[in-house]
Amino acid sequence: MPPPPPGSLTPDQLCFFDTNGYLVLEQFAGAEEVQAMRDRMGQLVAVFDGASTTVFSGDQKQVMDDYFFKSAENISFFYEEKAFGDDGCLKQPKELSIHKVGHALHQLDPVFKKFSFSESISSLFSSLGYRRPAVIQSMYIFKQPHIGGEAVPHQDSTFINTEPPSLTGLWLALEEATINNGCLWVIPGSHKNGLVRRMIRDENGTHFDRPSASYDHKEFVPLEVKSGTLVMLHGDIIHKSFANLSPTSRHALILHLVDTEGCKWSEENWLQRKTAPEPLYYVS
Ligand SMILES: O=C(O)CCC(=O)C(=O)O
Repeated sequence: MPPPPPGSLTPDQLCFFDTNGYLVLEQFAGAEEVQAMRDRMGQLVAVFDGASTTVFSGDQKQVMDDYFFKSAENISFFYEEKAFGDDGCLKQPKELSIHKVGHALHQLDPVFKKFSFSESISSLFSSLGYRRPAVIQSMYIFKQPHIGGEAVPHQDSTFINTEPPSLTGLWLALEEATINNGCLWVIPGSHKNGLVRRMIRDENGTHFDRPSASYDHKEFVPLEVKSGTLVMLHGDIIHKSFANLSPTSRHALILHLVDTEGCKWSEENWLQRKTAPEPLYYVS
């Protein structure tokens, strides 16, 4: 038998992922690949006109919703909630104020596209049995020192839904993530309990169809990982991260993929594209 392509998952890894809803793959990305993405993001931030997302006029909610919805197909910048002082001005340079950049880095930026469409990512999805996997959104998360906001417990399928469900998240550490600087926490096996709630987009913006559930912190396990580690997350796994109160940032790249063959994209998802997403190459 020919050897499995690089990045293929072993039967043990597939079993762990099926049982627990997550899988940690150390050294998934090399140091040069990680540095290239960090450098590229540094360039994107440097040329970003920091004022453009804060100067809103007219209906503030409408303008913010439009900015969010349009980010599905461009490279948009979102600030940390705690980035601003009472005077409405940034308390620190934009480089230390941005919460995330998204949601089409994988499509529009050559450096992020190279990683997103790499053979090793394709191999993961071949292993998982996807027929026509496509990255549907990408986010660069900064988790800035001192002000990096928390991610409250949630399931990614709340925000991205297909019928049947097919969402898998890939969370790549671009810096070491520790309990101190706000690493991921997951509830192992929680994906087996199904989807708790959905975020619905309609003519008024977005809303949740149910209130959020509460979870006992004792159920979560921390995923402290080195730079270059990839964490695979089932769309239904409950996960969270705490605010980063430490002096150390915690950069990460998140890709979300769905199967575009045999799975129907929900028209109620916040993310709606004018063009079909490009499927991964190499998938056998
Ligand atoms: O990077 C993090 O801290 C969590 C982000 C996350 O869970 C998400 O965007 O779905």
